[in-house]
Amino acid sequence: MDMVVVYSDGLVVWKKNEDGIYTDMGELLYIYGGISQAFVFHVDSDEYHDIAVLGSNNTLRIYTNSSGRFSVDGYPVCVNSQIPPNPPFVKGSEAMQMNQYSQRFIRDMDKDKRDDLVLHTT
Ligand SMILES: [Ca+2]
Ligand SMILES: [Ca+2]
Repeated sequence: MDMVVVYSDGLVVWKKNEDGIYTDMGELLYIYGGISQAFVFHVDSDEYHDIAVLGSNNTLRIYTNSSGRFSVDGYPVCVNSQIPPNPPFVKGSEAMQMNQYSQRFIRDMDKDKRDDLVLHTT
C-alpha cells in the first residue's frame, strides 16, 4: 500500500510502496493556508483515490484525482442536513465550518463505491 504524507504547511506528497521501500513520487498537492487534517478516499466511483483536506480555517475541500492528476483548486464541501434521509455532503459554493463536528469518519456506508462522510457532534 502506498503512503500519502501530509505536512501542516500544506504540502501533500505520495510515497510509492515498492516491496516495502517507499519511493518519493513527488508533490501531489500544495494547499495554500495549511492543513490540519487530510483524508484519502473515493468521492467519485473511478479507481483513483481522491483527497479531502481540512484546512487550518476548519473548512473541508475535496481534491479529485482523475487518472493520477489532482484538481488544482478542489471544491468546498457543505453538509446539507435538510435533504432526507441522511445528510449528504454536497459541493458547496461556500465551505462549511467543520469545527462543530468533534469526530469525522469517511466510509462507504451504502456500498455504492463512493465514500460518505460520517460526522459526530457533541
Ligand atoms: Ca477519484
Ligand atoms: Ca457511499
